[in-house]
Amino acid sequence: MTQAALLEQIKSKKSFLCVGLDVDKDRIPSDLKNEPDAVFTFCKRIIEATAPYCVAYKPNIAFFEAYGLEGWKSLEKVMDFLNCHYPEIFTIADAKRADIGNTSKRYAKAYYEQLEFDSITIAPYMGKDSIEPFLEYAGKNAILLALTSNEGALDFQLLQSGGKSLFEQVIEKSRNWQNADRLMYVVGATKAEALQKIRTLIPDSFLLIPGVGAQGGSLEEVSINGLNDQCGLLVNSSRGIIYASSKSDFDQVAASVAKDLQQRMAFHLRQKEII
Ligand code: NUP
Repeated sequence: MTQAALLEQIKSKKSFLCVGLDVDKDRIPSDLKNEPDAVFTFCKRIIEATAPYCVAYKPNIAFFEAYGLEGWKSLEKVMDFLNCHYPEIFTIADAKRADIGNTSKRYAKAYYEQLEFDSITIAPYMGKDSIEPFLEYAGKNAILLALTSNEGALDFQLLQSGGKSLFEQVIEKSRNWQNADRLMYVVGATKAEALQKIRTLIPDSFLLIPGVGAQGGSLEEVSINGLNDQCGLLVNSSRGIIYASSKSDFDQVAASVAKDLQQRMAFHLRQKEII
């Protein structure tokens, strides 16, 4: 999916919400546990209930890998379900890949061609040749970790050299890579104070912002500091939505949390005159 198509959807749904599918069997309602594929059924019900309020879904691959072959099959079914019933919705493989170029090519094939994701998260540590294979596909986007939401972001990403943090150098350098217009960037909602500075470096890029909900990031702070005149944001919440209720009404409660976030997003989109 192109970024232009994503923006159209943001405008029509008045939302820049991404729902994270981080499915832990220990946290899904007990009445689903006897289903033949409980992980898929849980995701399907979450998707059916929340689709009117969000523009993206982000399965985190760890939560599927953790169940071995069975987990991969669930992931494939989730992707088939999304691409068949909600082709307009943007999909993100939160896999944080990147390796030597020859290997990155295979990761790109796996996530873009085999599983048919629109995008994948990637780590910058191995540099240009590890990233460019993810940028070779028209209509696909790679989302580069810039400033992450966790405490450990301080260990490396904020290290200073030549008056710049490492994450700023990552962003600047990445702009020179082939097909850099297909790059988006991860910035944690817990680091919202850095967004104004980041916008001076990449005013037009889409940012994926995880960390609203369970990690305590503020949608308001993120929106005020991070929105550009083409929206330019996808704000993710995973646990805060999918586990809002542990009972059989989990999908309806997830929908009401998603709707509340969507309405707050619509306010910010109107403030910026995007809708
Ligand atoms: O910086 C990051 N922070 C983060 O939480 C980059 C990420 N990709 N994530 C992911 O976003 C994390 O692995 C999880 O899948 C999701 C946040 O989940 P939650 O805190 O909303 O439950």
